[in-house]
Amino acid sequence: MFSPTPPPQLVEALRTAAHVVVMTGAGISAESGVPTFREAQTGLWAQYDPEELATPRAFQRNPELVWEWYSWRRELVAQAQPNPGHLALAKLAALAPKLTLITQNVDGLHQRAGSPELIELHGNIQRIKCSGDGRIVSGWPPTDQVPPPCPHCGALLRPDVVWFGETLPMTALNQAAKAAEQADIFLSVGTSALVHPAASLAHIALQRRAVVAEINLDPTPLTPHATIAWHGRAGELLPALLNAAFPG
Ligand code: BJW
Repeated sequence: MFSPTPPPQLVEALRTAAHVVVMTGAGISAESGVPTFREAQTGLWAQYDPEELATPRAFQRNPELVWEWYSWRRELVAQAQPNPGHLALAKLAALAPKLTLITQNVDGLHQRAGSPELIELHGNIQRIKCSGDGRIVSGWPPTDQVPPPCPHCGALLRPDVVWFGETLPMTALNQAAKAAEQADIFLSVGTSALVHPAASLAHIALQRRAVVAEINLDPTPLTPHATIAWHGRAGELLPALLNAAFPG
């Protein structure tokens, strides 16, 4: 198998860090067959722009369409398997003195790879909540209605994810910001670094003089600011980095 050589500065920074912070985006799940957010959708959904569907306005206008899109993605994610990138990060939790793993992904693949702790900034696609009062709902009576109504109040059900214009879960965001402030090394993995406030976390770490390393297929707005930018597939680069920093 192709094994890339990690930049020596990155290997040394990871090997010696007391607190490692990793933030992942859709790119880490691409090698599991989950389309990235800004990549063209496939088949039936190719005609829709994800940025136009992941909004409260889209849900207000056409709740059925948005519910069906998330049902399709929920199914896709349920069939996907964690890849070597997810597995390397799960392993890193046992090797680094302290690891904070933050994800923008809603797919649950880090948990399935065995990562013991995870901060989910944008929610989780498998959870459903009431669009009225936000209460998490675990089941509802069989119905032909799409989306189904909340069994408690009758408002429409929706996925427990964060749409554009909505605030992130406060505890998760505070924990992520605190970790970025305390990081010795901050790895930004598989994200286009376009969506805030998640994209701001790397800049918090930079202000605190952490080593900020980008591991991504393509350059992003973070690239010119990062201490180190290493471009390639996360599923190849992360295992190679771990092997170099923690051999044996
Ligand atoms: C690989 C790879 C491989 C491929 N290996 N790499 C400050 C400045 C500017 C704007 C704002 C700001 N603050 C707030 C905003 C507005 C907005 C925003 O950021 N807009 C930008 C687009 C400009 N932010 C918000 O609205 C946020 N809320 C908020 O700030 O609340 C306060 C507020 C409220 C009201 C008014 C003002 C402020 C909420 C953001 C919620 C984002 N939600 C989504 C949907 C989640 C549910 C779902 O999945 O459906 O989250 S949008 C989408 O983007 C999703 C992702 O988590 C997120 C980030 O995408 P990600 O992960 O980076 O994926 P991609 O596809 O963009 O990139 C993949 C990358 O991987 C690429 O670079 C590839 O090259 C790479 N790659 N294969 C390595 N194998």
